[in-house]
Amino acid sequence: MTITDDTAMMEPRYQELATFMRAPYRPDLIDVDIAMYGIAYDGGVTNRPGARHGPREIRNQSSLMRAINHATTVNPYELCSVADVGDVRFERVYDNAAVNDDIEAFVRSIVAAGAVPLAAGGDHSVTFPIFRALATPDAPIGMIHIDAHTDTWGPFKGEKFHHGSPFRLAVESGLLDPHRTIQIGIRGAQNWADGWEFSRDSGMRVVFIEEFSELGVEGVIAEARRVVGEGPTYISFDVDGLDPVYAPGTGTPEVGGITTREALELLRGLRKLNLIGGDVVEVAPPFDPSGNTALVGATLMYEILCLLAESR
Ligand SMILES: [Mn+2]
Repeated sequence: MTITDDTAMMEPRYQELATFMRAPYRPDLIDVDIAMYGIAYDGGVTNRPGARHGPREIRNQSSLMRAINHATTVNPYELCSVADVGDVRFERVYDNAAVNDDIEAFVRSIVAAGAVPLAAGGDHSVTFPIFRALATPDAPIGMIHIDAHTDTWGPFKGEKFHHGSPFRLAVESGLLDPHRTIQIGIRGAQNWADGWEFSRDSGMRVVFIEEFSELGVEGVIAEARRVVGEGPTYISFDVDGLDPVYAPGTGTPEVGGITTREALELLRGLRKLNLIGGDVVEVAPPFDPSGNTALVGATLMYEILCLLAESR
């Protein structure tokens, strides 16, 4: 896409329809290299809801994003055709399993069109059905996962599809290679240890926040690159990996987290990996009166967009 004076991106930022990054709206998926899409679903939360409103508010705040990354000089719009392809449509919005099927089918349509998917959640349960569309047991993927929680817990109150379980389900289904998975920023007390234990025992590299401080951002970048190597890799960024000072608008905040500056440095250290998709999840606008968490989410999404554009 060439940015010309008459594209929406060049209009005053409070004008025009609020697509992601003010990119063109292309639900037909024609000639799209990177497909940004929303998953407005929070039926998998274990605490306060609200992430279903994430995509719309991230679209709004993403109007503040511009084209050229000041740190890397990457302009994703020069490298790729980037579009907002809309939101996943749900057949049965109160049925977690049916929602998962709809998400999987939507992402399959993106992949079938030859595009790379970049999602705005939604709660973190949405990443498991994304993986069902991107991976098979014969070709599992790796992951760089930033989060306060490992999201490798078992069923909660009889439900296996919830926002604390996507990566356990993904490993058990053979879609996610735990030996090519790194979880960064983990912290906060739990009532059971089985999530931490599942991550460790399955072979994931878990960087608790204390180790993050010891290694520093450069050390974490080196470790992430070592773990995922050259194989296909997905980036999943749960905004609660950040300290709630920076991202209060989320369902399960944990104090003592990563700063926004560290997060941007971390992402910029992941250039030219074999990246096949990404998401930013758990932005919950009802707990975000200033809009800052959605702005943070939009900025993280822009940084991941730059990475995907360079990887493609
Ligand atoms: Mn999470």
